[in-house]
Amino acid sequence: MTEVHHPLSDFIEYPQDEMRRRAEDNLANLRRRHSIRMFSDRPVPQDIIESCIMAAASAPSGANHQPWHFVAISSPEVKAAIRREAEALEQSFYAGRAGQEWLDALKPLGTDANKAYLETAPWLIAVFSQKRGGVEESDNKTNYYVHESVGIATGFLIQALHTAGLGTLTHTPKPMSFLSKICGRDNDVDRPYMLIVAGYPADGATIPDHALKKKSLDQVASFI
Ligand code: IYR
Repeated sequence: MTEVHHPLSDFIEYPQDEMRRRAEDNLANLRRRHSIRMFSDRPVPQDIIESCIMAAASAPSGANHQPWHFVAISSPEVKAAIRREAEALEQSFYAGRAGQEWLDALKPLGTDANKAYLETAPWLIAVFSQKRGGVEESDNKTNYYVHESVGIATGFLIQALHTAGLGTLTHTPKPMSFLSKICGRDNDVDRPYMLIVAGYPADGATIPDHALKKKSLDQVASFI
């Protein structure tokens, strides 16, 4: 089959001053994104989560194989099971498995093994990467740049949830294999990549000062 191409009909060109304003607006929007660890139990409708997952799934990927799967969890029983397993792992992590350097790095965040938000927040989204697949549902081809692709999709997901007006947290208990079993994806293809917690912030939620220290343009970029 020869490749089929389509005109780029949905690209929008903006006048430069509008482009500048849009870039600045986007920056201001993303600067208001914070990882939160104090969630309200206020429900969030599933269709909003669905839109955010579809935004994530629009991400670029190696050979467009879209090597990801999202398990959106609102079931109190499943959230409780995830909390139980994650806290057991975090307890050994904070008790020494992490090593002193890592524990020191986490001190200014004030995190500990208590992960109440895994039950309180209305939604947990388990992101899985897939080492095999393809653009067709029935494909079983090698996937490429899986980590890069799923990383971009997860970034899109966080951005989409934030822009919709939800608080988020990236959570990566280690190892995450328990998520495969709980989510029914214990197979040769799927691998747990990250857990995204989403919901309204709790009343009076705070964020650590450490998390507000963002590097300057000079520190993060060079123009040559
Ligand atoms: N997964 C642990 C530890 C942790 C690790 C990093 I790196 C962080 O930026 C934050 C926490 C936890 O969730 O507590």
